[in-house]
Amino acid sequence: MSYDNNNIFAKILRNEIPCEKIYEDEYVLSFYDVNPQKKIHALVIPKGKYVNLDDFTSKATSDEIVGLIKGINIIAKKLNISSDIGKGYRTIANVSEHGGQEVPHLHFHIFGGEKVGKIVE
Ligand code: DGP
Repeated sequence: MSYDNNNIFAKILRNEIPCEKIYEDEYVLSFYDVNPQKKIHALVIPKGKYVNLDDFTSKATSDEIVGLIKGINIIAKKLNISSDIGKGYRTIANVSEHGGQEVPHLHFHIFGGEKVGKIVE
């Protein structure tokens, strides 16, 4: 699985394109989706070059995997939608063609701030 260094999220990671940043650490960057589908629509991406969840799962280090999963929780807390301080959220990762993935850098969507609705159309 080859990684396209010119995908839009790679450019955001290199600061070549701006984003509305929510959180950043050693493992993840999180920013608001440019085309929000819910009141809150954030994206969380690993800093490493991974095309999708399968690529990540097979190649990422344990620290990167833990960093990404923990990152989702940190960001949900920051947005006040985690289940301990808020009303919850949905996180999804679209994978490749049938999953409807448009940007070929692994990303989790975080939807919240209102009832998210049915899981699939
Ligand atoms: P997906 O279909 O899962 O690959 O979702 C890609 C998402 O990325 C989509 O909801 C729109 C968002 N997106 C695309 N380009 C940009 C961008 O330049 N900036 C931001 N913030 N989001 C983007």
